[in-house]
Amino acid sequence: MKRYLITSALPYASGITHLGNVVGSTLPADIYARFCRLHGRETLSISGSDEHGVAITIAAEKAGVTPQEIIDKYHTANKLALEKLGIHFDLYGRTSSPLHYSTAQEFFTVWLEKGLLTKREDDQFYDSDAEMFLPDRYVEGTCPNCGYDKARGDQCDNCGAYYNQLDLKNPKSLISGKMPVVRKTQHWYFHLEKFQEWTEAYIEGHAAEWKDNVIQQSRSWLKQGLAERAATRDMKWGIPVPAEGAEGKVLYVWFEAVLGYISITKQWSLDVGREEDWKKWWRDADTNYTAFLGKDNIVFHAIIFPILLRTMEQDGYILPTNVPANEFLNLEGQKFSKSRGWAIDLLQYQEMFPEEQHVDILRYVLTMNMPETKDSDFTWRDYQARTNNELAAILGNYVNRVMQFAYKNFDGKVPAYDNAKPVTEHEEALQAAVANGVKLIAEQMDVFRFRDAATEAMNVARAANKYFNDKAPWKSIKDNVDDCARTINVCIQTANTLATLFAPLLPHTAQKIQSMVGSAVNVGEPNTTCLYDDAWTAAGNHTIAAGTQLGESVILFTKIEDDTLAKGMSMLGSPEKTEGEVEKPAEDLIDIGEFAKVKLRTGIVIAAEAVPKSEKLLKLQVDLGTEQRQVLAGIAKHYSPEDLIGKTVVVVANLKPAKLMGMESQGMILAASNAAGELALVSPLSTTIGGGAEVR
Ligand code: B3M
Ligand code: ZN
Repeated sequence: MKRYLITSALPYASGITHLGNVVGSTLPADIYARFCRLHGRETLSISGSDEHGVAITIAAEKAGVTPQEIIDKYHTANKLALEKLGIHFDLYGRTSSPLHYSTAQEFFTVWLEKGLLTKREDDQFYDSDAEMFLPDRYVEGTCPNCGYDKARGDQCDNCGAYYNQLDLKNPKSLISGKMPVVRKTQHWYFHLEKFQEWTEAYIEGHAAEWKDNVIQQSRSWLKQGLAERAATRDMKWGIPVPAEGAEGKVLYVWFEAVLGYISITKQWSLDVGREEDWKKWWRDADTNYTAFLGKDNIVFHAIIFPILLRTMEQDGYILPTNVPANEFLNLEGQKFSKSRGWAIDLLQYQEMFPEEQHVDILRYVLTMNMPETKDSDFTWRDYQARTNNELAAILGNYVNRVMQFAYKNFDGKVPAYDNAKPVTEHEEALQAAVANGVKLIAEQMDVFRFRDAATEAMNVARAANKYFNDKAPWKSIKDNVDDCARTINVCIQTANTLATLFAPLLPHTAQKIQSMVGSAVNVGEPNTTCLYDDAWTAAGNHTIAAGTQLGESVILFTKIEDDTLAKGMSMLGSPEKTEGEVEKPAEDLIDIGEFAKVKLRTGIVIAAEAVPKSEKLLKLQVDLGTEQRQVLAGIAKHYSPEDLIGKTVVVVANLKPAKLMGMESQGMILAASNAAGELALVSPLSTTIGGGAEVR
């Protein structure tokens, strides 16, 4: 019997976790863990605070407090904020715990014994004022690769190049602001290169089922060749190195943080009174282990962590079965930027939107915009649209009208009906949609396609609405009460089904629906003592007995008004300027007369073909009603020629003709594109308006 171990990257306890961290790893981990529990799988979900490294010490210095005070503050705050978002782990632990220290030091001792570490004296930057060696993130200078002048000591944020801090030009200490001197210091270097072949085999062995972004990044790292890497640092804050002559040295955070997944599992074992339990999760081949993370942590989870686990092969440690990294989430089309305040942290959101419905709204909006294969974008307009047009108008509306009808006509009870009568095609259609949803969502969950899973769950809600509309109980109540009773009974059973299907995504909403329809609450919460029945597979069954008293009917979602958007936007600081962008002066506004100069017309695409030797261009023949135009459009990466035949587009009709690849383009068609790289042609919401209509 497989058991499912799920971990989520440990947020640094140096600040409040923000929506980027949530959508990158903690939310997908929670969704998947809830699904696994509902599916009857023995499941353990682990995360916690990463409490060492320069992220902590820099935050402590900035706040004028000790690192311990910083981690105590933010571990507690993040744990609470995540819990309020319904992100519930079996344990949200800490890497400052004694158990973590002993676990990390145990691994280090084994590495020493196995000759995987070499102690070597090396040059390193030293800040004479601060009297300390400088860890990489404390040094800033000019990138040796691209010339970026704010590059940090180990990796350039601009071009991603990795280098030794001594390679930085014009180095500056971020503590004293002065140029550091070079001094000799000893460190223990881990021989990653000894695992080059093993790691290549490990990665290639997962190439078929791991996400492409993880495989590609891992391959490029391996192509550069694994090299020895310092596993220790000269810092006061961190895990002391258990070796001779290592006074003042600590383990490099990335060589111990990932071991936090193990030490927090050990802590969980102690907390539940089964001290040895952690071994069955980490040292038993029957464990299926999924590590959720953001793309900036891929190398540490897909390459370094497996190597560290491999060093303990004598203890039979398992390796990650999957490492489904998400890409980044942009905000209103701009990259997250803490420094410019262009970010939304979880606490800020929860303070700004304390009403409970905003918990599941955020979960849903983040899931529907989850950057699973490419960067995506969070906008408040989308937040409003998804709430009003989907959560409220489809799911909430369905449950509400079923409940209202049952209270008004069946005394708030689940009505009985004559089930000897044959089902109609309406019941058959609904059952098919439910069965398909249960199956499809489970498949999508197991390949970590949570956007598709959420969309499919909403499709089942659409099918339920269709069933209600088609059966028209407001009519049958007058002339066929038994059929009406069947309709409402089926609708209540389906509401219960929807509760299960949405439970991993919207646990609070699911719980409310289950309470309303009188079914046992089960939303996949962490539970260390019992296994769940396979509620998922049973989700389509009609399990609520006729006569059951319904719970109080509550409105699941109220519409989001524009003032909420304004509140949301007020949380943002100044957008990060893209390279070379200048503030657009207010005078770039135009008046209606200037706009009127642009002649926009509808056009029907009557022919379309690829342009030889061009990856981007398509050559279109567009019918503008009174004339035909040839237009060259850079949309080949988004549309195939056959997609466009017969489509209505909008053309700038009075643009001077232009020559492209030797061909004349007599206009331009309008398309929308966003920061996530999506492109969509602009088209009127009509199928009859035809070509040549004036657009204004
Ligand atoms: N704390 C980096 C981050 O917060 C790091 C993850 C550790 S997972 C073991 O993105
Ligand atoms: Zn660079």
